[in-house]
Amino acid sequence: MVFAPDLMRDNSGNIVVSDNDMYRRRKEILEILQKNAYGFMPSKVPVEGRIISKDPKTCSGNAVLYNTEISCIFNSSVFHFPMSLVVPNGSGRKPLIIVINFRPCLYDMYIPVEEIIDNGFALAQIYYNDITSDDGNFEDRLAAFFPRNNDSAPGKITMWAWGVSRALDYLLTLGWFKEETIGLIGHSRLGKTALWCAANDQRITHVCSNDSGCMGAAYARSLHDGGESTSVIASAFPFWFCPRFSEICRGVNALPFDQHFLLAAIAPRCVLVNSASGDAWADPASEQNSCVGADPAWRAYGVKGYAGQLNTYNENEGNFSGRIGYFKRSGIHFLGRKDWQSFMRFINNHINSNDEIIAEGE
Ligand code: GTR
Repeated sequence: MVFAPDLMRDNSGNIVVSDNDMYRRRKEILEILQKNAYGFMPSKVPVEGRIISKDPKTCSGNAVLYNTEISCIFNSSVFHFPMSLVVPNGSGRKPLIIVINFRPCLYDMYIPVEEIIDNGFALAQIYYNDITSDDGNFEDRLAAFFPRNNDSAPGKITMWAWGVSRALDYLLTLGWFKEETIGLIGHSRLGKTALWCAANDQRITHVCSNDSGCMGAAYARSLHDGGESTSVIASAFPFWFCPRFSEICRGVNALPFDQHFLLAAIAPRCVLVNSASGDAWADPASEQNSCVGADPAWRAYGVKGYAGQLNTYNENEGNFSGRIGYFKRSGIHFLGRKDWQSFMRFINNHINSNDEIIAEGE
């Protein structure tokens, strides 16, 4: 299949061949996506964090739960949001997974906390509404600091992603985590958010989008029957995106990007795309297509990108060997245990094969 527009041709028409070319191309890609889809990523501000309370009897007594508060210090005032942090017992730095979720409670149907801890990971949980509401209210919480006053002003996905990066600012000050294993996972609209956050923030070494679909991992130009289109998503959820996206979303073939651009901005770090066989709305085959379309970005860096098949996988199969992984779970739109197991397996695969991921600054 043809992946258009051409990821590997830069804005001046030159073909991207080397790691240096791709390093520069990533900046162009981010600008294209910021300008036309998600809105510009606001600059960082100073961050402080504090532990409000602590429970050492978490996960059968094998971990400590810290209830924390993150403070983002703007010139005009300070914006606070909570974050739960669970750290397994034992000495040494831990691999970390951040989850941005739909509900405030850590013990949620989408988060098998004890299983994650038993696998040796620390877990940070952020509730997306604590950053800003999932609606067109641009006065709510963080949104009040980022006025929607131009065509490429940040949408809500950008704001949730920005919040995750500020939480990471604080997490890295603790010195408790392995900086070569900083994971991020989100489901559905928060899978889109996780990809966008990792595309912008190079400190995230492993990201997993779960059932992220349209404007997440799914390649829009190959939309299958029953899948969500760019025009449908923009009319139902215009506030997730910048205002300009609503103007240009209808002619999908005229969009100056497709979703392999989003994955490619994560290169050469690791991205896992999880799909579910019963989730036609998120279009699993198109989610897989983006993995194939983004692969040349990793090759330019001289590392293995997508090592999987082109055809759709059977249920509960995938490929975890390259830096782009793909997994298709049986069942419906959900963030379940198998999805988490797939992400932890993907991360462990890189650790065990000494495929060292170099985290860079933002
Ligand atoms: C749907 C939306 C999808 C997906 C999903 C979700 O209504 O159309 O793009 O993000 O919500 O977040 O659960």
